[in-house]
Amino acid sequence: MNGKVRGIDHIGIAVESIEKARAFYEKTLGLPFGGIEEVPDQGVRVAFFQAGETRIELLEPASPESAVGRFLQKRGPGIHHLAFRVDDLEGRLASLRAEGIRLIDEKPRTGAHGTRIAFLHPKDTGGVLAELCEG
Ligand code: CMX
Repeated sequence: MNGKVRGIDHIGIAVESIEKARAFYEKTLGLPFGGIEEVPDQGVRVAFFQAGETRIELLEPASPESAVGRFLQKRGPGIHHLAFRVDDLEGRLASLRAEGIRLIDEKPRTGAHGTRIAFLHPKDTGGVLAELCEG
């Protein structure tokens, strides 16, 4: 395998509204706010909160047809994906492809904060949407 998984980079949580959801993370839990970013090609607006070495990523859909919009309609708010930090993302994707794991992103693409990311299909990961991010 191409290097170790270095940790959980972030946990993505689908919310109807960042403005309504943020108080729990920011005020109740006291997590430092890391800013809000639009990710237009994913149809989401994201807000980050630092939780030790991991971040919480709130995902608000830009439209009901986006991936997060569909998730909310089907399942309601809650944990949407887990993002693992890895080295050599391209090599890791090649190994996963060889093992028959369905890649949603065949090649790394740019996610929030300009990081290189790729998603794996939840049907091949035991029901969890997994994201790999490099760095
Ligand atoms: N976690 C676990 N399972 C999920 C899921 C999730 N987040 N989203 C969908 N599924 C399941 C569905 O429940 C469904 O299962 P069943 O067939 O048993 O009902 C199956 O996957 C297919 O779901 P769907 O709603 O029919 O299909 P979608 O068209 O919504 O596609 C997915 C699902 C995962 C392929 C799509 O959401 C995707 O490509 N996601 C990756 C990109 C993404 O999520 N971007 C948003 C975040 C961006 C960011 O963090 O920057």
